[in-house]
Amino acid sequence: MNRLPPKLATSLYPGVHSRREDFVATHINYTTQIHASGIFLGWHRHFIWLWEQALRDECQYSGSLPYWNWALWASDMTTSPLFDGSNTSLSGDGLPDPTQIVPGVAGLGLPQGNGGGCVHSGPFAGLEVHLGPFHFPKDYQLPENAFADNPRCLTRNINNYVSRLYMNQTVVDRLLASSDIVDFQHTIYHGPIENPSQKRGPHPATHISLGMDLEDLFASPQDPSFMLHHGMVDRMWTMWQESDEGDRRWALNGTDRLNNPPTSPPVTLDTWVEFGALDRPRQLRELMDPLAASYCYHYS
Ligand SMILES: [Cu+2]
Repeated sequence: MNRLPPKLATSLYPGVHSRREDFVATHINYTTQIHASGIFLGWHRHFIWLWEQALRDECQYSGSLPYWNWALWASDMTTSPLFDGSNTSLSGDGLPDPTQIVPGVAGLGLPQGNGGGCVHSGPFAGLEVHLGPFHFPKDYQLPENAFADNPRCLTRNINNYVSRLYMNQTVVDRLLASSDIVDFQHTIYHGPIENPSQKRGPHPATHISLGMDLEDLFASPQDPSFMLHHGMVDRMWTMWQESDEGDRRWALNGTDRLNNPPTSPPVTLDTWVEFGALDRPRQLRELMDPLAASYCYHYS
């Protein structure tokens, strides 16, 4: 996907240099709708499915899209086969650079990790990223020049303090025990409602556990681990849905705007969501069941 040319026009999207970056730019374009909203789960399910289709159809990939099982290596992410820096990993930590602070980690009062600089091991050593960085906008609007070309290295700062607190099996079990879709959405974003001091759920926590580029609300798909992280988000939603077909399969809550402002109407199964150049618009009802509509997959 890095070597294939983009389908987006580089005159309009100067920071898009590859087919892979078509996906990054699409995520940027819809960021203010698809996060902390009623379309978060469905949009990201379809986004990683489109990525898997592209791997198969355009790159002759014959496997499945793997998921990052957060809890398996929460005690030490650097020992995970995903991030140990080996040739079959998704590359390891960034080079030590204490000047590079991960804001989401600092905001939790936790120590920074040992990285911060350029990813230097494994298959993505030397990977160039071009979009962003975006700083969380107070007004939640898409910034100007959102698709400008800004070449630099992929950076990481692996943080085991974050993974131990927010990505462990207890967190996963509590998420799967969510009583309804409101509880599920709250727990995956903000942690259990009965434990407000937890502050972060496993979805944002995992983004900051790798620091820097994966933390970027807009451009996070620039880190290839994004697709596997959202594989786990989708696995959690799928397992939770399967555990009560009657009440959970079609459950929706929220609007199609970030943080569900009161001016935006609640989504329904008829609500359309968009994927730009990646796919035709879809109705939410198409995105609710991994064994229906265009899909045919399950999780082990
Ligand atoms: Cu996203």
